Amino acid sequence: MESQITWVQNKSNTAPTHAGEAATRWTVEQIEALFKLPFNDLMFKAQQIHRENFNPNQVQLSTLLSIKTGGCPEDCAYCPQSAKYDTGVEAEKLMPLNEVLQAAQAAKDKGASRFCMGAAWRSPKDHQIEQVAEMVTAVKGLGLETCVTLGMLKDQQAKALRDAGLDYYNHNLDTSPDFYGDIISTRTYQDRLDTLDNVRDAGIKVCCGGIVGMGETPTQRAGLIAQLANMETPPESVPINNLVQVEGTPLAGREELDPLEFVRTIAVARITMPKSYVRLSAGREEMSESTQALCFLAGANSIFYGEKLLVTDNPDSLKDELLFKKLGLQSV
Ligand code: SAM
Ligand code: DTB
Ligand code: SF4
Repeated sequence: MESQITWVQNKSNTAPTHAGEAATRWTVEQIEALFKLPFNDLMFKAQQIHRENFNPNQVQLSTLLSIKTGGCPEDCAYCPQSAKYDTGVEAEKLMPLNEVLQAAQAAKDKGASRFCMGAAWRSPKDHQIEQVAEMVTAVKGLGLETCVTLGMLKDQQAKALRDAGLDYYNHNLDTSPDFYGDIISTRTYQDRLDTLDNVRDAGIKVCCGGIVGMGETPTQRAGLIAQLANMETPPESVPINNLVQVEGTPLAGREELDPLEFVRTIAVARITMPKSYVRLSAGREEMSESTQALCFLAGANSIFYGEKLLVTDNPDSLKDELLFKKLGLQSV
């Protein structure tokens, strides 16, 4: 399907970053060239940039909770929570505040520093924003950073969440503009960019990334990274998800991405967004320890931590603790 969106133009050489420094504008071709570097050269470059900007042995831990599961009216082809696909995920109501707080406290006790609450909504209604705002304030009160992902957001809604103390809003671009129409038909790429603008304008930090392994071409993978890296202010947090194939979704049975290509995607995100936290996100349950170790070497410095993502499995925390011990990684 044709996309209505054009590439971000390489209009100028510089743009302000959240650190107040100049960010490089990247063309898709330049990003493709990074992807094509010899693996060792790519890893060396990514690790060098990583070390200039972060402690290379520290990894940030975010725990996810699905506060409103299933029954979503959108048709995202990867998603087990869409009502359009028969995946066995039942639609539930919004979780009560006390249960959210219990889960947040448990996440904190296990060492998470950020708590991310996800809802299977197209866009929240104002009364739902009020309910989530209450959760944000309460979770923040436990001493955790807060993140929510609720779908499309209007500017007033973003401001209400900011006033409640929200630190991050997660809203992914998911893929490149020219592949997007193959994956989602119920909202446009521009809708997503508009929500991201509303979040940024409200002064909330942006968590924005995408999914690889959906059948996109290498150029389209580069196209996703170009969109993220060329934002006027690149996202503070960049989740790179490897598609979790769920039976019943249109993407179940797609050819899996070579793990080394996933590692390359992390490295290219690190190089093009030097100051962002790059999160090794969905897909770790199916990933070997060696691949995860390569992702950390490539500059990933955040993970989702805890037994569940939203509805699918994630490695259990004991397994992650062991991996961190083997790699000498410190969680923050
Ligand atoms: N409904 C809201 C929305 O789409 O904006 C928030 C929740 S939604 C599940 C958050 C993100 O999870 C999606 O944008 C997508 O990037 C990621 N995601 C969903 N299903 C996935 C899957 N099967 N594999 C990898 N990532 C997935
Ligand atoms: C993100 O980029 N990945 C997370 C979070 N943001 C909300 C979600 C992954 C979902 C994986 C499939 C599931 O469990 O629903
Ligand atoms: Fe709904 Fe979000 Fe899943 Fe899309 S990704 S179907 S909007 S829950």
